Amino acid sequence: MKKFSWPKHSVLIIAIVATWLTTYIGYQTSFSMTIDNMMQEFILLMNPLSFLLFIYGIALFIKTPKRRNKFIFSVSLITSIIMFANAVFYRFFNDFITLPVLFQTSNFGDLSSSITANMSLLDIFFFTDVLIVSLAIRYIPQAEDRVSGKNVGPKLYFIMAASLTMFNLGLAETQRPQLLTRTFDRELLVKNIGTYNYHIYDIVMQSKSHAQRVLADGSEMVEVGNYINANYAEPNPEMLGIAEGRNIIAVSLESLQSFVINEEMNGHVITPFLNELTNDPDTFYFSNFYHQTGLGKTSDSEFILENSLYPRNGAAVFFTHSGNTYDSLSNKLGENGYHTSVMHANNKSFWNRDIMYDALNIEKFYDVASYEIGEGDAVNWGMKDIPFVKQSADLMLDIPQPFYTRLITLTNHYPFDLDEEDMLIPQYDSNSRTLNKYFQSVRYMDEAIKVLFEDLKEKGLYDNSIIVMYGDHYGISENHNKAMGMYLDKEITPFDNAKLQRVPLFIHIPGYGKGEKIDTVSGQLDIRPTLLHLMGIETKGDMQLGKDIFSPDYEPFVIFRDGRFVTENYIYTTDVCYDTNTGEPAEEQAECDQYLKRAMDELDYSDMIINGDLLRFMTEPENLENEMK
Ligand code: GP9
Ligand code: MN
Repeated sequence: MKKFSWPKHSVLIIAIVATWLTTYIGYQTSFSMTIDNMMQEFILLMNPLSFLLFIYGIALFIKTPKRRNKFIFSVSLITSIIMFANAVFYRFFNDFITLPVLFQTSNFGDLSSSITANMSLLDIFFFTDVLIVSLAIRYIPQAEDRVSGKNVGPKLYFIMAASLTMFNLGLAETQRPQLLTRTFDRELLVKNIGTYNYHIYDIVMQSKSHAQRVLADGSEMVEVGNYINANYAEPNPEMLGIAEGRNIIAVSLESLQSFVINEEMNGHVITPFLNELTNDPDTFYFSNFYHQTGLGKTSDSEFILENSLYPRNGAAVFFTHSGNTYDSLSNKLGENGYHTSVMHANNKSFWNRDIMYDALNIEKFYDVASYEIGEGDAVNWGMKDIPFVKQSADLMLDIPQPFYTRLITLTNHYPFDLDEEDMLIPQYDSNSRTLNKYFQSVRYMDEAIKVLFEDLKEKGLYDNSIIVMYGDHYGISENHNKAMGMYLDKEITPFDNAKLQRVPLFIHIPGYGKGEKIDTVSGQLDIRPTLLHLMGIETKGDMQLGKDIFSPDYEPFVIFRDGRFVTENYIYTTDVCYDTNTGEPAEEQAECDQYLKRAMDELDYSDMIINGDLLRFMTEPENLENEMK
């Protein structure tokens, strides 16, 4: 009987197939990617292969079998780690890892509870290929080596790998034209070119944006400046300066979405205090207001509020561009005689705040060191909101007036854990523990806001202040669509998911008396100009992309960081133009086209400003106007 002998490159072939399949099964089990047709499914199946052929193929040039096997083993291990890390990250952020996030090591300590909460024993699966490769190396006899550079085998092999890559890109182009040039969505990238190629793409893009700063010059600023000038919205004379001279107390409401406002959960009111404010004569409540954050979450919302620019795509701008020059809200208010500060009971380096706040010209950061966290004062991510707002009000007493201070709440943060005594309503009863706890934790935050108002009154800070409160970003991701569908009693579509990005905005002006509920479509970028005009400060010539919501020129058009957008009549998401009123795809899909182009342009302009660090060319606002003459 002929003895079985393993073909020469058995280990290599086994490794490629094992990693390929592990990756593909990983895609199916750990990421919720929407696949619309067979072609997309086919692309998903094929896309890991081209990269794997290339990277494993390097083994063909390694002469000693031992070293070759070592190399093959390392590749299988590294690819597994990449997939595993992405899976854990995805559960938390509903997104894929991008390069700058990897350098956010200072966050890792604080994130660790979320990371461990997002790891699962089943993740061992991602290392199946490593196991298979180890077994193959151990049990398949090493072929004596005859591989040499002159061999045509490797050449043919790489021609095949290259053809496959071209084929993959070609197919992807038919599914999604301009994928590599204009995409805003990492899911589309991963779906079409695969995780590994995506990471290479990401590295190239990040280095490109680095190069952009080096290459940028003042002429780009003129182009952007023209766009901004053409879109400038005049202040409404009736609103200009109505809060002039008051202190500004801004409150970032952690993970608060609008779907809980004025609603009940199993008969329990979720936000009694905020509900009252929605009908309060001293309050403007914006019910159709959207967050515009990306991966940088809270820090992105801060960035937007301060600069009225879009955060970066696929990275926390607080990390990537903390060296830029900005004309922030704080900077502007500082120039107008305000003391500026942020109050947040967390490490100062979280989200790189300590560095970024300097760039934003924020005078003082009251970080965790400014607070006394007694027994029972901490839960979940840190200091509880109620003691936090109380101590913050105390701190305000010592700040010279007028001041602008921004409080960042924390308790209503994933995983929404509370102490027994802070559970003011029961949990919800869906299949999502996250959503179940969310209502309860929102209820606690509502209580904290009530306490803040009481304390401000008690300390005599209330009457002479304006209180601006906004939800920073979503708290319940699309991973919980099923539970959300149960709560809202409907099946959640991409249209609903876009609408769920609404977060509340309150502008409370004690004694004003003419407040109202405003249902204009608006977004976080609009806060800076709206607020500055209320304070009687002009914004003409400022490098900002938001508009004063009270302006007669205001156009309801909100662009999300990922390229989705909302207008009065349409919501554009997942490549479909929906009719806002019916929630069904619009009859005329082309209706969205003009907005789509503008959305892309506006995001591009914002990126140009940030990546090119264009504000460094503008020492004085007048310069912009002069340059444009
Ligand atoms: C951390 C807090 C939460 O300091 O702002 O950040 P998030 O995870 O919501 O971005
Ligand atoms: Mn947040």
